Amino acid sequence: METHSYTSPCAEAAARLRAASTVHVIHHWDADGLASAAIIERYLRTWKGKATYAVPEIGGYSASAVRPPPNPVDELVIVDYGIPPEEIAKVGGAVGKEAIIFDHHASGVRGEGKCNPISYGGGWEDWPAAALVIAEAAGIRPEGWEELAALAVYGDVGFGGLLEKPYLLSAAFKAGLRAEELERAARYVNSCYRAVDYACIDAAREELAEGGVWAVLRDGYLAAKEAEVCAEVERGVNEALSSAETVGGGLTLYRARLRAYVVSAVGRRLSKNLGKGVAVLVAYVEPMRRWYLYARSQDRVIRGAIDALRRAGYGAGGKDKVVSTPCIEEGCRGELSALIGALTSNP
Ligand SMILES: [Mn+2]
Repeated sequence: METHSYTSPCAEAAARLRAASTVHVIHHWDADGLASAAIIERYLRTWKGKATYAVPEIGGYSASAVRPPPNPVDELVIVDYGIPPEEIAKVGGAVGKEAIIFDHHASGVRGEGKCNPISYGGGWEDWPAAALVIAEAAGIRPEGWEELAALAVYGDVGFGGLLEKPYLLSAAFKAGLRAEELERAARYVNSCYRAVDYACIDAAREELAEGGVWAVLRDGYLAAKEAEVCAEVERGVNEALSSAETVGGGLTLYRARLRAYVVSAVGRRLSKNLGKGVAVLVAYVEPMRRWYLYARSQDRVIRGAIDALRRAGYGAGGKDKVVSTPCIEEGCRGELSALIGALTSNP
């Protein structure tokens, strides 16, 4: 069995971090990515390592979304960013380094310094966050890592994931963090990427590294950012509702131009508001200059549309009652006709 063969790559990843004087960390923009980066920052400080940080272009999942570090570094680290092996190789190639990886996505990335238990057959339930991979698989456990990992798990899989990791839950409770605080902290730090605000992401990561989850909860700037994103969801829902158009087969089409990356939040609200049938949202996200297609139903399994979109050459993801994809075409024209075709021909 190779179930445990992640131990050597993970140990090597940690050893290389300890030995490095300069490190560039590229991390995912969500709560898990931020908490993971904060754990690495605390660890490097104990070893006198100096790090710079960046996130990929928000919404992008390829080597071209990643910019090389501003200065040469001893090590390049990629965290919680599940792009495939060939894309990881491209990022490393541009920097002239074999990247160290900490991840829990099914990316297929393996090898020395590539710490991802899922790539070695590990289960999702055991590795609900990249922060846990860093702490448990690589043994990187600086002071206060538990509450950061608790935030990461909460952010990726919600409170249920924490119930599977009782020692994280009790560490969080000891720090005065209940579900309510973790939920609010995850919302605050995630409002940075939703606002497509890179400076906010830097601020959130620094707060987590310096003062932990409570520093985030006390941060007025993050609270204001969250309120701003919330207001944009509200505005986006209203704009979409005023464009509602019935397209047959129980589908209702909405359009909106959004000033934040809140496509799924707006789509979820539209679906609830619609009740029966399928809410289909075509949204242009202004700060990202990208089109998105999002469909959601309360009562109908629409998973078939994911396969139909893929067969038509579009990448799509989702669940039983959710389908979403960034669009290649302006206005999501091709994507939309593939989706409507799939959902009206085969109800
Ligand atoms: Mn994650």
